[in-house]
Amino acid sequence: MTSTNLFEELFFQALRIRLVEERIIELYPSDAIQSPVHLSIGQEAVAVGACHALTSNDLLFCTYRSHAFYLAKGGNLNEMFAELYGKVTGCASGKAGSMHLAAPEVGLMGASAVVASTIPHAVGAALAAKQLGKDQVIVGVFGDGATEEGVYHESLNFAALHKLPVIFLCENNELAVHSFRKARQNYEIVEHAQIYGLPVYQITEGYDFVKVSETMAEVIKQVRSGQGPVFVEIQTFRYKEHVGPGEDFACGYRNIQEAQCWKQQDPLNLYPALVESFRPSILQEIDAAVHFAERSSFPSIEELLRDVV
Ligand SMILES: Cc1ncc(C[n+]2csc(CCOP(=O)(O)OP(=O)(O)O)c2C)c(N)n1
Ligand SMILES: [Mg+2]
Repeated sequence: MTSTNLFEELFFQALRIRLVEERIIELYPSDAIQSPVHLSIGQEAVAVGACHALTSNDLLFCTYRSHAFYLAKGGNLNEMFAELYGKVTGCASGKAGSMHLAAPEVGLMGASAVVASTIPHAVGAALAAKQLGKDQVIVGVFGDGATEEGVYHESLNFAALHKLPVIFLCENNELAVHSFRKARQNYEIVEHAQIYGLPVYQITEGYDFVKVSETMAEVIKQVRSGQGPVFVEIQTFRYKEHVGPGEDFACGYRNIQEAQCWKQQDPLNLYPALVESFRPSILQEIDAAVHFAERSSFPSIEELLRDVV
Protein backbone atom coordinates (compact mmCIF):
# COMPACT_ATOMS: atom_id res chain seq x y z
CA MET A 1 0.00 0.00 0.00
CA THR A 2 1.34 3.48 -0.86
CA SER A 3 1.51 6.05 1.89
CA THR A 4 -1.29 8.06 0.18
CA ASN A 5 -3.51 5.02 0.34
CA LEU A 6 -2.58 4.48 3.96
CA PHE A 7 -3.41 8.12 4.71
CA GLU A 8 -6.80 7.81 2.97
CA GLU A 9 -7.62 4.51 4.62
CA LEU A 10 -6.87 5.85 8.09
CA PHE A 11 -8.62 9.13 7.30
CA PHE A 12 -11.75 7.16 6.35
CA GLN A 13 -11.63 5.20 9.62
CA ALA A 14 -11.13 8.34 11.72
CA LEU A 15 -13.92 10.19 9.89
CA ARG A 16 -16.27 7.23 10.34
CA ILE A 17 -15.68 7.30 14.11
CA ARG A 18 -16.21 11.06 14.26
CA LEU A 19 -19.46 10.90 12.25
CA VAL A 20 -20.73 8.06 14.46
CA GLU A 21 -20.09 10.15 17.57
CA GLU A 22 -21.61 13.24 15.95
CA ARG A 23 -24.74 11.14 15.35
CA ILE A 24 -24.68 10.14 19.02
CA ILE A 25 -24.63 13.87 19.90
CA GLU A 26 -27.64 14.48 17.62
CA LEU A 27 -29.57 11.56 19.08
CA TYR A 28 -28.73 12.16 22.74
CA PRO A 29 -31.46 14.73 23.56
CA SER A 30 -34.13 12.23 22.43
CA ASP A 31 -33.13 9.99 25.37
CA ALA A 32 -33.09 6.96 23.09
CA ILE A 33 -29.49 6.33 24.15
CA GLN A 34 -29.73 4.65 27.51
CA SER A 35 -26.27 5.23 28.94
CA PRO A 36 -23.72 7.96 29.70
CA VAL A 37 -21.35 8.58 26.78
CA HIS A 38 -17.66 9.48 26.95
CA LEU A 39 -16.85 10.72 23.48
CA SER A 40 -13.51 10.33 21.71
CA ILE A 41 -14.01 13.24 19.29
CA GLY A 42 -10.51 14.73 18.85
CA GLN A 43 -8.84 11.47 19.96
CA GLU A 44 -9.80 9.23 17.00
CA ALA A 45 -6.30 9.07 15.49
CA VAL A 46 -5.00 7.13 18.49
CA ALA A 47 -7.47 4.27 18.06
CA VAL A 48 -7.26 4.25 14.29
CA GLY A 49 -3.46 4.26 14.16
CA ALA A 50 -3.08 1.71 16.94
CA CYS A 51 -5.61 -0.77 15.58
CA HIS A 52 -4.39 -0.61 12.01
CA ALA A 53 -1.21 -2.47 12.92
CA LEU A 54 -2.99 -5.19 14.95
CA THR A 55 -4.42 -8.44 13.58
CA SER A 56 -7.89 -9.68 14.61
CA ASN A 57 -6.05 -12.35 16.60
CA ASP A 58 -4.46 -9.63 18.76
CA LEU A 59 -6.43 -8.56 21.82
CA LEU A 60 -7.40 -5.13 23.07
CA PHE A 61 -8.69 -4.04 26.48
CA CYS A 62 -9.85 -0.47 26.92
CA THR A 63 -11.72 2.11 28.97
CA TYR A 64 -15.22 3.60 29.14
CA ARG A 65 -14.07 6.03 26.36
CA SER A 66 -14.05 3.20 23.87
CA HIS A 67 -16.34 3.90 20.89
CA ALA A 68 -13.27 4.73 18.79
CA PHE A 69 -11.38 1.58 19.74
CA TYR A 70 -14.47 -0.62 19.31
CA LEU A 71 -14.92 0.65 15.74
CA ALA A 72 -11.23 0.77 14.83
CA LYS A 73 -10.77 -2.85 15.97
CA GLY A 74 -13.66 -3.91 13.72
CA GLY A 75 -16.64 -4.01 16.10
CA ASN A 76 -20.03 -4.17 14.41
CA LEU A 77 -21.71 -0.74 14.08
CA ASN A 78 -25.29 -2.06 14.22
CA GLU A 79 -24.50 -3.86 17.45
CA MET A 80 -22.86 -0.77 18.89
CA PHE A 81 -25.90 1.46 18.29
CA ALA A 82 -28.20 -1.28 19.56
CA GLU A 83 -26.09 -1.52 22.72
CA LEU A 84 -26.31 2.24 23.26
CA TYR A 85 -30.09 1.96 22.87
CA GLY A 86 -30.19 -0.84 25.45
CA LYS A 87 -31.55 -3.30 22.90
CA VAL A 88 -31.19 -7.08 22.94
CA THR A 89 -29.36 -7.02 19.58
CA GLY A 90 -26.56 -4.97 21.14
CA CYS A 91 -23.03 -6.33 21.46
CA ALA A 92 -23.76 -7.14 25.13
CA SER A 93 -27.51 -7.76 24.69
CA GLY A 94 -28.27 -4.25 25.89
CA LYS A 95 -26.91 -4.84 29.38
CA ALA A 96 -23.58 -3.04 29.14
CA GLY A 97 -24.09 0.31 27.44
CA SER A 98 -21.47 2.67 26.09
CA MET A 99 -18.92 2.16 28.86
CA HIS A 100 -18.63 -1.62 28.53
CA LEU A 101 -18.49 -2.35 24.83
CA ALA A 102 -16.98 -5.64 23.71
CA ALA A 103 -16.48 -7.47 20.44
CA PRO A 104 -14.41 -10.55 21.28
CA GLU A 105 -14.89 -11.91 17.75
CA VAL A 106 -12.50 -9.17 16.55
CA GLY A 107 -10.35 -9.06 19.68
CA LEU A 108 -11.97 -6.17 21.56
CA MET A 109 -12.18 -8.04 24.84
CA GLY A 110 -13.80 -5.43 27.00
CA ALA A 111 -13.99 -1.96 28.44
CA SER A 112 -14.72 -0.76 31.94
CA ALA A 113 -16.00 2.28 33.80
CA VAL A 114 -13.55 1.61 36.63
CA VAL A 115 -10.38 3.58 35.93
CA ALA A 116 -7.32 1.32 35.30
CA SER A 117 -9.29 -1.88 35.88
CA THR A 118 -8.69 -3.40 32.45
CA ILE A 119 -4.89 -2.93 32.60
CA PRO A 120 -4.39 -6.11 34.70
CA HIS A 121 -6.83 -7.92 32.40
CA ALA A 122 -4.52 -7.13 29.49
CA VAL A 123 -1.55 -8.38 31.50
CA GLY A 124 -3.42 -11.58 32.42
CA ALA A 125 -4.27 -12.20 28.77
CA ALA A 126 -0.62 -11.62 27.87
CA LEU A 127 0.49 -14.13 30.51
CA ALA A 128 -1.96 -16.67 29.06
CA ALA A 129 -0.76 -15.96 25.51
CA LYS A 130 2.85 -16.50 26.56
CA GLN A 131 2.16 -19.68 28.51
CA LEU A 132 0.06 -21.15 25.71
CA GLY A 133 2.60 -20.17 23.06
CA LYS A 134 0.08 -18.11 21.10
CA ASP A 135 1.26 -15.65 18.48
CA GLN A 136 -0.69 -12.82 20.08
CA VAL A 137 0.00 -9.23 21.06
CA ILE A 138 -2.20 -7.73 23.76
CA VAL A 139 -2.88 -4.00 24.10
CA GLY A 140 -4.12 -2.33 27.26
CA VAL A 141 -5.44 1.18 26.63
CA PHE A 142 -5.92 3.69 29.44
CA GLY A 143 -5.90 7.41 30.13
CA ASP A 144 -3.29 9.55 31.88
CA GLY A 145 -5.46 9.44 35.03
CA ALA A 146 -5.12 5.65 35.23
CA THR A 147 -1.37 5.98 35.82
CA GLU A 148 -2.20 7.19 39.34
CA GLU A 149 -3.80 3.87 40.30
CA GLY A 150 -1.88 1.21 42.23
CA VAL A 151 -2.93 -1.58 39.89
CA TYR A 152 -1.31 0.24 36.96
CA HIS A 153 2.09 0.06 38.70
CA GLU A 154 1.63 -3.57 39.72
CA SER A 155 0.71 -4.43 36.13
CA LEU A 156 3.75 -2.73 34.58
CA ASN A 157 6.10 -4.38 37.04
CA PHE A 158 4.59 -7.87 36.57
CA ALA A 159 4.58 -7.61 32.76
CA ALA A 160 8.18 -6.39 32.65
CA LEU A 161 9.38 -9.06 35.08
CA HIS A 162 7.77 -11.87 33.07
CA LYS A 163 8.52 -10.34 29.63
CA LEU A 164 4.87 -10.52 28.57
CA PRO A 165 3.66 -9.66 25.05
CA VAL A 166 1.70 -6.59 26.10
CA ILE A 167 1.66 -2.96 24.97
CA PHE A 168 0.64 -0.36 27.53
CA LEU A 169 -1.01 2.39 25.50
CA CYS A 170 -1.62 5.64 27.35
CA GLU A 171 -4.02 8.12 25.73
CA ASN A 172 -2.78 11.28 27.38
CA ASN A 173 -5.37 14.05 27.01
CA GLU A 174 -3.85 15.75 30.09
CA LEU A 175 -7.20 15.57 31.89
CA ALA A 176 -8.98 13.39 34.42
CA VAL A 177 -12.52 14.77 34.37
CA HIS A 178 -11.77 18.49 35.06
CA SER A 179 -8.36 18.07 36.65
CA PHE A 180 -5.13 18.73 34.75
CA ARG A 181 -2.31 16.20 34.95
CA LYS A 182 0.15 18.75 36.32
CA ALA A 183 -2.11 19.25 39.33
CA ARG A 184 -2.23 15.50 39.98
CA GLN A 185 1.10 13.96 39.05
CA ASN A 186 4.59 14.69 40.36
CA TYR A 187 6.14 12.51 37.62
CA GLU A 188 6.39 12.32 33.84
CA ILE A 189 4.48 9.30 32.55
CA VAL A 190 7.14 7.77 30.28
CA GLU A 191 10.00 8.51 32.64
CA HIS A 192 8.14 6.72 35.37
CA ALA A 193 7.29 3.73 33.14
CA GLN A 194 11.00 3.34 32.34
CA ILE A 195 11.67 2.63 36.01
CA TYR A 196 10.09 -0.78 35.46
CA GLY A 197 12.53 -1.48 32.63
CA LEU A 198 10.05 -0.91 29.82
CA PRO A 199 11.15 0.54 26.49
CA VAL A 200 9.05 3.68 25.93
CA TYR A 201 7.75 5.54 22.89
CA GLN A 202 6.19 8.98 23.00
CA ILE A 203 4.11 10.54 20.24
CA THR A 204 3.28 14.20 20.68
CA GLU A 205 1.33 14.52 17.40
CA GLY A 206 -1.58 12.34 18.48
CA TYR A 207 -3.76 13.75 15.67
CA ASP A 208 -1.44 12.15 13.08
CA PHE A 209 -2.91 8.69 12.49
CA VAL A 210 -0.17 7.74 10.01
CA LYS A 211 2.53 8.47 12.56
CA VAL A 212 0.60 6.57 15.25
CA SER A 213 0.12 3.61 12.91
CA GLU A 214 3.80 3.52 11.83
CA THR A 215 5.06 3.74 15.40
CA MET A 216 2.62 1.10 16.57
CA ALA A 217 3.63 -1.21 13.70
CA GLU A 218 7.23 -1.02 14.93
CA VAL A 219 6.19 -1.56 18.55
CA ILE A 220 3.92 -4.49 17.68
CA LYS A 221 6.73 -6.14 15.69
CA GLN A 222 9.04 -5.75 18.68
CA VAL A 223 6.51 -7.22 21.13
CA ARG A 224 5.56 -10.05 18.75
CA SER A 225 9.20 -11.07 18.52
CA GLY A 226 9.18 -11.91 22.24
CA GLN A 227 11.19 -8.99 23.62
CA GLY A 228 8.63 -8.22 26.34
CA PRO A 229 6.28 -5.32 27.02
CA VAL A 230 6.51 -1.80 25.59
CA PHE A 231 5.00 1.44 26.82
CA VAL A 232 3.53 4.00 24.39
CA GLU A 233 2.27 7.43 25.40
CA ILE A 234 0.26 9.39 22.85
CA GLN A 235 -0.63 13.04 23.41
CA THR A 236 -4.16 13.75 22.36
CA PHE A 237 -6.98 16.22 22.91
CA ARG A 238 -10.58 15.71 24.05
CA TYR A 239 -12.84 18.23 22.25
CA LYS A 240 -16.00 17.45 24.21
CA GLU A 241 -16.88 17.40 27.89
CA HIS A 242 -15.64 14.47 30.02
CA VAL A 243 -19.00 12.71 29.86
CA GLY A 244 -21.99 13.67 27.76
CA PRO A 245 -22.61 15.10 24.32
CA GLY A 246 -21.70 18.74 24.95
CA GLU A 247 -18.70 21.03 25.20
CA ASP A 248 -17.45 22.41 28.49
CA PHE A 249 -15.24 25.38 27.67
CA ALA A 250 -17.71 27.66 29.49
CA CYS A 251 -16.95 25.84 32.77
CA GLY A 252 -13.68 27.79 32.97
CA TYR A 253 -11.24 25.00 33.80
CA ARG A 254 -9.68 25.03 30.32
CA ASN A 255 -9.60 27.50 27.49
CA ILE A 256 -10.92 27.22 23.99
CA GLN A 257 -7.69 28.51 22.37
CA GLU A 258 -5.92 25.30 23.23
CA ALA A 259 -8.65 23.36 21.46
CA GLN A 260 -8.45 25.65 18.45
CA CYS A 261 -4.72 25.04 18.22
CA TRP A 262 -5.26 21.27 18.19
CA LYS A 263 -8.14 21.53 15.70
CA GLN A 264 -5.90 23.41 13.26
CA GLN A 265 -3.70 20.31 13.01
CA ASP A 266 -6.49 17.75 12.94
CA PRO A 267 -6.51 16.09 9.48
CA LEU A 268 -10.31 15.75 9.62
CA ASN A 269 -10.47 19.57 9.56
CA LEU A 270 -7.75 20.03 6.96
CA TYR A 271 -9.09 18.02 4.01
CA PRO A 272 -12.73 19.02 3.44
CA ALA A 273 -12.81 17.52 -0.08
CA LEU A 274 -11.80 14.14 1.30
CA VAL A 275 -14.45 14.44 4.01
CA GLU A 276 -17.07 15.18 1.36
CA SER A 277 -16.01 12.21 -0.76
CA PHE A 278 -16.33 9.74 2.14
CA ARG A 279 -19.23 11.26 4.04
CA PRO A 280 -22.24 9.96 1.99
CA SER A 281 -21.37 6.28 2.28
CA ILE A 282 -20.53 6.61 5.99
CA LEU A 283 -23.80 8.43 6.70
CA GLN A 284 -25.69 5.70 4.88
CA GLU A 285 -24.06 3.08 7.08
CA ILE A 286 -24.87 5.10 10.22
CA ASP A 287 -28.51 5.59 9.15
CA ALA A 288 -28.84 1.83 8.72
CA ALA A 289 -27.27 1.14 12.13
CA VAL A 290 -29.57 3.61 13.91
CA HIS A 291 -32.54 2.09 12.12
CA PHE A 292 -31.40 -1.37 13.23
CA ALA A 293 -31.20 -0.18 16.84
CA GLU A 294 -34.58 1.55 16.69
CA ARG A 295 -36.42 -1.47 15.35
CA SER A 296 -34.74 -3.96 17.72
CA SER A 297 -36.47 -5.09 20.92
CA PHE A 298 -35.54 -4.37 24.49
CA PRO A 299 -34.26 -7.44 26.38
CA SER A 300 -36.89 -9.59 28.03
CA ILE A 301 -36.81 -10.38 31.74
CA GLU A 302 -35.28 -13.80 30.90
CA GLU A 303 -32.31 -11.97 29.39
CA LEU A 304 -31.49 -10.22 32.66
CA LEU A 305 -29.23 -12.89 34.16
CA ARG A 306 -28.01 -14.51 30.94
CA ASP A 307 -24.17 -14.35 30.73
CA VAL A 308 -24.03 -12.91 34.25
CA VAL A 309 -21.86 -15.03 36.50
C1 LIG B 1 -11.23 3.61 40.29
C2 LIG B 1 -11.97 4.82 39.85
N1 LIG B 1 -11.73 6.00 40.45
C3 LIG B 1 -12.37 7.12 40.05
C4 LIG B 1 -13.31 7.06 39.04
C5 LIG B 1 -14.02 8.33 38.58
N2 LIG B 1 -13.49 8.72 37.28
C6 LIG B 1 -14.15 8.41 36.14
S1 LIG B 1 -13.32 8.92 34.79
C7 LIG B 1 -12.07 9.56 35.69
C8 LIG B 1 -10.91 10.24 35.01
C9 LIG B 1 -9.96 9.32 34.37
O1 LIG B 1 -9.08 10.04 33.54
P1 LIG B 1 -8.19 9.35 32.48
O2 LIG B 1 -7.75 8.03 32.97
O3 LIG B 1 -7.14 10.31 32.08
O4 LIG B 1 -9.20 9.06 31.26
P2 LIG B 1 -9.98 10.08 30.30
O5 LIG B 1 -11.35 10.24 30.87
O6 LIG B 1 -9.21 11.34 30.25
O7 LIG B 1 -10.05 9.39 28.99
C10 LIG B 1 -12.30 9.38 37.05
C11 LIG B 1 -11.39 9.84 38.11
C12 LIG B 1 -13.56 5.80 38.46
N3 LIG B 1 -14.44 5.65 37.46
N4 LIG B 1 -12.87 4.71 38.85
MG1 LIG C 1 -7.16 11.74 30.62
